[in-house]
Amino acid sequence: MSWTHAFDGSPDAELKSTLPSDFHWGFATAAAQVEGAWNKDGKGESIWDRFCHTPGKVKDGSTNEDATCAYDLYKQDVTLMKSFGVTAYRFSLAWSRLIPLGGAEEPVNETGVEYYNNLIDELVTNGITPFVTLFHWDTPQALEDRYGGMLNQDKYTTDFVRYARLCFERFGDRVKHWITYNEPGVYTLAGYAAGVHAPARSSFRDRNDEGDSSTETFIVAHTELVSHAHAVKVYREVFKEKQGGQIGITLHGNYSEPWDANDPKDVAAAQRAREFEIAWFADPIYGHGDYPRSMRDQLGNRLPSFTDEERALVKGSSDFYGMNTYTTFFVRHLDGPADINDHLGNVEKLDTNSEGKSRGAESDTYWLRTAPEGFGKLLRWIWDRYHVPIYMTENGTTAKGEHVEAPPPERVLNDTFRVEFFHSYLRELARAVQDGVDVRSYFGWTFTDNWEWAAGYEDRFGCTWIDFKSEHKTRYPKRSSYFLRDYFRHLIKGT
Ligand code: PNW
Repeated sequence: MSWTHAFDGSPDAELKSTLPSDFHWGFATAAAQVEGAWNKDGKGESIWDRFCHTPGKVKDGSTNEDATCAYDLYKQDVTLMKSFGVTAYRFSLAWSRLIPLGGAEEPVNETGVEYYNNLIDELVTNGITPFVTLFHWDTPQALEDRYGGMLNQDKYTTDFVRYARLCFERFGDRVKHWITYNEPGVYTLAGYAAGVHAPARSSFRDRNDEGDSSTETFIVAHTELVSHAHAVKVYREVFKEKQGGQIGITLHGNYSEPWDANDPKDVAAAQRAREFEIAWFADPIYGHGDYPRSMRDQLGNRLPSFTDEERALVKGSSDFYGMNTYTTFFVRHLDGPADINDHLGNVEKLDTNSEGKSRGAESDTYWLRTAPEGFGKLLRWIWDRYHVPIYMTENGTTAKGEHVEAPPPERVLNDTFRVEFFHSYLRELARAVQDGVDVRSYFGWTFTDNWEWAAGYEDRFGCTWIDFKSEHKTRYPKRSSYFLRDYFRHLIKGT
């Protein structure tokens, strides 16, 4: 099935050619969610391999052993992406495929290097620009076992920097867009505060045997910031001049609206929520070089302090703002002192505001609702606060009723709900650009349905539907893929 006229341009005439001709668009993926081949060709174990082989951790009991078989099917995938007209593809490298035991002194797996060389070559040959993420949550298990992974800032940083250096050396002749970390915030909040993602640590003993949500969450975040900055320093000092690329970080962030816009306490709470979620990482990198005041006030010494050397290293350590965003919440202040395990800024996040207005249409993912207005405000909030070029590195949705048996019925492939999500968000993006916000890329999440971490295979974020039961994970493009192709033709100058 093919949709040759997924968008005909008439509704949004005023947005035509709003985006510059060198604007990048495409899809984003992560190694642990698509590659499969989890123990093939010398790959070492990652914390997500361990997690998904632990009973009770993943909603549908699945593992990512095969995922979408992207490791084997990469050529087919590049061909499919090309048919959608993408100009770029964002994917992550599996650290434990390149250095199976992770450590700075450990051997390199040349078969892993070869795989990524092949993928990068295939992309470049097809005119698709690679955007490469070094770390999308899959820490080598050996480092977790040896010294507690990111809880040990010094040991971990040495190992991460060596891994980063290897990637620059081997792939930097063709890769000009590097992202050190994907969503350091979600990694630590889900893995160390809630304990529902790998490495599954928290204060909650019904869920996790070990961990302390009130301290480890912030220690791990600090390690991410400092190790990111060290890797960037190496890139800038050793590789940048010769290779001519850019390097930065990708942060997550949803928008927070006050629950009662007339209550100054809720207005303050919404700003505090944005700081706890976004400025936590962004202020040290793009702002004043330290954690937000609101976080220090609430967390005191549980929030690590930057040494002078760390502060100087972290400040300015990203050439761009990598932005992942999905939704908006209404935020209401809480009275009294914050709970010791609070990470939100002493607020509650709600689906409706004081007037009963909903934050948006429900998807198939409990936290995600379509909320384009908040997205437009968030773009401006980030631009006004930090004033660095923004690369949108993830945005997308699930849709109800897509988890069906093959072959998928027409109503699944004609994914109107997702098309409307993309259309409404991209309109906001184009309007923000018209207002002067410097946005340089957009990556839809995600290329195909994949392994959605602890939610398993049931949350389908793909613009292509996958028959996970079939031997070769048969791909069925949804209409949203063609919509993006046509809509970007409308938005990007000269296409
Ligand atoms: C991102 N939230 O995670 C990740 O980068 C992807 O790997 C993931 O598949 C995708 O979004 C969809 O979940 C997020 O609660 C997880 O706001 C949770 C949130 C945001 C992003």
